[in-house]
Amino acid sequence: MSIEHSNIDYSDLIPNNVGLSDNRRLQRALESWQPNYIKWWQDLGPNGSTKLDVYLRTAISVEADGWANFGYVKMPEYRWGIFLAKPNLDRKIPFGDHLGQPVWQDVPGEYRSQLRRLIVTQGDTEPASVEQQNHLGGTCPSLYDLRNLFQINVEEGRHLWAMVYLLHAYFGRDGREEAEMLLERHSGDADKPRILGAFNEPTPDWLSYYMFTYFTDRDGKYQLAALSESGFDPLARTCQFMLTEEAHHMFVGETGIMRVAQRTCEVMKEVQSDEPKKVQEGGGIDLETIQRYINLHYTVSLDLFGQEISTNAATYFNSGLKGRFQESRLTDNHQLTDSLWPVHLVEDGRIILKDRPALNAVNERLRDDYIKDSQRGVARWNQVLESHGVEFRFTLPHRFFNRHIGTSAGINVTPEGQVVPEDEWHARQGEWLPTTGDEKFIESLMHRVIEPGKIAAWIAPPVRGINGKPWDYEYIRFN
Ligand code: BYC
Repeated sequence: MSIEHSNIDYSDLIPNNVGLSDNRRLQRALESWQPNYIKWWQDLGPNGSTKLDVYLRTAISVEADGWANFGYVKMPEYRWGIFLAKPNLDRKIPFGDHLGQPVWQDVPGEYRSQLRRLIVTQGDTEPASVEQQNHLGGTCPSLYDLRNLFQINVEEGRHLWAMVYLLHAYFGRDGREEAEMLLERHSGDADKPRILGAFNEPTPDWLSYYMFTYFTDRDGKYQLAALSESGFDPLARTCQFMLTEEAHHMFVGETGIMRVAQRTCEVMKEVQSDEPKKVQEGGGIDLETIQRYINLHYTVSLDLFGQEISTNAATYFNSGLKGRFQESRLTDNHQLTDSLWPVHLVEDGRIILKDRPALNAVNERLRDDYIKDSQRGVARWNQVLESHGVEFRFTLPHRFFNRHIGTSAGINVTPEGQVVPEDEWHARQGEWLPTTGDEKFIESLMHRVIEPGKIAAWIAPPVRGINGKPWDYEYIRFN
């Protein structure tokens, strides 16, 4: 297939910049997948949203400056399509055993099944998140937030398209079968669940949603960044473009939690107390409850990086399929032959840091990058608390707290990083993770607010609106 295309062709049924009309077989295959996708969207996408006119951005070009076009769209008519970042015709494989060789434009036979597995795992998360969030429109805190939810949903839908394109274009019949399966597994389904743990957890309310978009979408950022280094060039270019869309998702999470914290500080002033009960009676979400939600969503997302010591990750790296964060900018030999990486491990009931072969610790290294990045937003939320003269500070719990994947799975670690006996952990769990009482309280706050300029009492309005519009703009028209 030719790789010179970069302008998006909107005259096609499936908008694309990959010259789809030059490949009739592929075009037909994707056109026959499309109705199943639309059916999935109607059945499991945002509830009751099909007739709404939503102020959405749509990609019109993959150039860095100005790919976004804003306008009212009915979501089932959104121009989902296939957009790859512009090719670099001289690109070389940036790491692993094939370092320095020209990137692959086709799937190397010996890596076919690994590559397919990576693409399927990535693809599976995208519709999963739409399914997890499909009921949230019924309880949105404002029209602005509802529009952002829908924007993220359509973009996750497009990210599914991105992976389905790779499966159809490069993996023949089994790729097409995998593409079907992406619409058949469902989040939380007992018989056909989504592949990764976090994508089977419910997102029951908007506090959870902001946490998800801050913490879990950020896993997406790091995984996509690692895949954007891939020696399989179509995957690399797809992920590069997906990353441009991902930034907005994390913005929604970061500013969402910031606005909740802002409102809580205002309520604390109004009720002249920092006691959780009084804050709740005043209509705010107390800081302790917010912290418990942080603890949950951060640790569920840490699990998404896989085992600390992983032969899968080493193989992906050696094969040139999945690199490290910003691999091309790192200044080592990109082969990790003799290098070490410090890894947290549990030994004799204590958490220790030990050097391990860096090749086996590639997952852990990506998690380290993620942890640093996650910390940045926490610091910004704390600035809100500080500016209100509130002493409380949000923190990220220890990386081994509440983990279900990796060396600390099944070991009881406190948020401070102390290994404790199981009965103590259970006795104190309610201090650290959302309780049934917390969930009920948050649920009691969830009411739909959709009049432009109005907002739920537990969250502050955003500082600014979308695309230069005021925040109280009519972002959605209900017909
Ligand atoms: N849940 O050697 P390991 C996003 C399994 S989010 C269940 O560490 P590996 C988004 C693992 O499969 C980003 N099982 O595995 C965000 C393996 O099974 P086998 C999604 C898990 O492969 C918000 C075994 O444990 N993209 O885009 O190195 C909204 C050994 O583990 C889990 C990707 O993840 C888990 N969490 O690492 C929308 C990128 N973790 O071989 C979208 C593609 C591990 O024993 N995926 N296991 O049967 C990957 O790179 C890798 O699959 C993982 C796992 C990093 C996830």
